[in-house]
Amino acid sequence: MSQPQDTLWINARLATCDAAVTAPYGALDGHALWLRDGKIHAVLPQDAALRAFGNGDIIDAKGGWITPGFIDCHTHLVYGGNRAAEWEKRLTGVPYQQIAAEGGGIISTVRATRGLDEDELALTSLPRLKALMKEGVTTIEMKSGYGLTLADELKQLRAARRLEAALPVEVATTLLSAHALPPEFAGDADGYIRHVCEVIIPAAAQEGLAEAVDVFCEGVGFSPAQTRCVFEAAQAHGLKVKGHVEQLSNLHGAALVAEFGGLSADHIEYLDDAGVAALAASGPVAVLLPGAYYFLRETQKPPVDKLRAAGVAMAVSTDLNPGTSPFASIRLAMNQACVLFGLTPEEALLGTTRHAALALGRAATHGQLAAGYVADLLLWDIEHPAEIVYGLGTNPLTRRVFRGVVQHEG
Ligand code: DI6
Ligand code: FE
Repeated sequence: MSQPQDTLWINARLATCDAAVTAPYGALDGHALWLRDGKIHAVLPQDAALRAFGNGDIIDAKGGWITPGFIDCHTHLVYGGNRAAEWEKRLTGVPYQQIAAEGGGIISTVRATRGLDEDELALTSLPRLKALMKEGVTTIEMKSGYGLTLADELKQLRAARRLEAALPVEVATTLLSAHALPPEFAGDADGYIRHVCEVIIPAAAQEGLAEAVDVFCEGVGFSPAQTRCVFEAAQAHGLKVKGHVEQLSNLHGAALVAEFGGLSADHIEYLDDAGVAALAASGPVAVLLPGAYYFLRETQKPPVDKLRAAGVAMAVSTDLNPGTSPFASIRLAMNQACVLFGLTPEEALLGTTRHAALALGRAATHGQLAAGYVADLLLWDIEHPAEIVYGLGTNPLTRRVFRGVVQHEG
């Protein structure tokens, strides 16, 4: 029997994204979604659900599709300024790596981010978060990495938490202090990594400000040996690990993430067969970030066919950041994953639901329409789920539900 606050969503077609439902998209017709206390209480054949449901609201979905809320599992959403001028330069042929080497790139965003206090940083990031929520994002990861001092890194993470407190959205915070070498440590990358391991990671862990630690393992970032030091410190402080790996070259960072039982290996355009095997053997999710590939006009694609054949779960995310993916649109990322990387629309949807939940260590609670999962869901005015990924510029999302409560920004 239902409780007064229960809701029952009827006349919907469910794209459950539940692996136990074998139809494409985990589709279930003729089923109702019964929500209680912010969770999915039951997914039942509609007749049975209507018989069992007593008090509470019944909401008629009028034949629309319901999907799980979107999970954007890799973003750098909290930052100051923008890099439009740098982009203009890149369009004339100056490569991203050269701009970084000349003190532009990430470091210019570091300057802009350091110049804002926590309030200003949250405020300037707010429109980006609202744009993603309008498209259906209900859980989002946000990284530090544009502070690069203890105070500025923690400030970025606190701004992320402040955004979470202000809006109906769940935020997973990640410490990415090993993103670039700050000017204070010029010529002493090992010294900075020691500072990250001995000072910044312990403080972030102590204050409960980060769930995970990320490293930009790259020629223009940090070496595999430095990445290993950061991962060891993260584990020593009970934090999970993940990596920006194999984005611009192959340093075998994905294997390192796998060795540490990490959550995800992200970008992975240059992942080789051994890297695919390492992910397949130990379980980190392959996070595909087509926005950065597109915006940097890269030509090396991630080995999607091999990842698929090896059974590696693939997530799709915006990588929202001012330098390489200034796109606050998860539907754009899904579309790009299909057009540029060859995912199917179904894979793209799993990539922002079930597989993205896995990449955030939330596989048991998020990313599926199934009993016991959070009641984060999206109602779409569409005939087929592929329409979510297919066209851009219009928004067929008619309702966004966070923890069982209908939000109206959809
Ligand atoms: N890889 C990326 O694509 C972003 N960070 C990273 O490690 C770029 C961030 C930026 O250019 O500001
Ligand atoms: Fe990134």
